[in-house]
Amino acid sequence: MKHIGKLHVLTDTVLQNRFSHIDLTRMALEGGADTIQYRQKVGKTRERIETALAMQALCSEAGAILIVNDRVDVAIAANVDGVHLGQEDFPIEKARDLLGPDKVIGATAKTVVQIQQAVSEGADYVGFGPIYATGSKADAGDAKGLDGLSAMVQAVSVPVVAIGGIGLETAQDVMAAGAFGIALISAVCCEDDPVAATRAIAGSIGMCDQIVGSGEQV
Ligand code: TZP
Ligand code: MG
Repeated sequence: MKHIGKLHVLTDTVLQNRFSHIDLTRMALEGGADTIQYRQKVGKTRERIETALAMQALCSEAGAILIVNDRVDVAIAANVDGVHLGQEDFPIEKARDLLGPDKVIGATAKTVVQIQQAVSEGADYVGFGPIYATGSKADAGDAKGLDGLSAMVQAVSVPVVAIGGIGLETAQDVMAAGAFGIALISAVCCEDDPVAATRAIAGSIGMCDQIVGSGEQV
């Protein structure tokens, strides 16, 4: 049975270098994240596979999901739970063929048409944003705001995971606007204490340690 999580922490070693992807995975899981996304834009493929294997082991132990950003080859080699693909990444249809029906595929989409297309090609959820201004992705585009998010959620039937500039102060508002879940980079990775930061945000959207890994079924 496929699960889509509500609190996605995207690991990042560019905005900060105190913690590795594996450190961040451990800390986010301890804080109550139910989904970790391994987001690494550069580096050696072999090292990525090793890192993904270690991250998947941690996620499986915690009952959480590991998603690999961009790299279907790494996802297959490490047999992780899923991938997240943007509009210019590996085509979703081909990813679905290679990954099979049971893996999770998330797709970044900015319009209803893109979302419908992604779903028809096999995406299980869509990432939508940026909701607020973000310094974590140079080409993220204009902030869509809570109104943009609500309009998108109403127009589609697939789970929408909101991203971009979301933190402790805004997580609840984003969920109230209809997001199925939220995805975060800096609000966890760049905080002094990523465990506490994750825990506070998880609490603010009504998650607690006991429900880690019990994401909604779709
Ligand atoms: N896609 C849209 S905005 C964004 C991505 C990957 C960056 C989110 O980072 P932050 O730090 O949570 O704003
Ligand atoms: Mg991508």
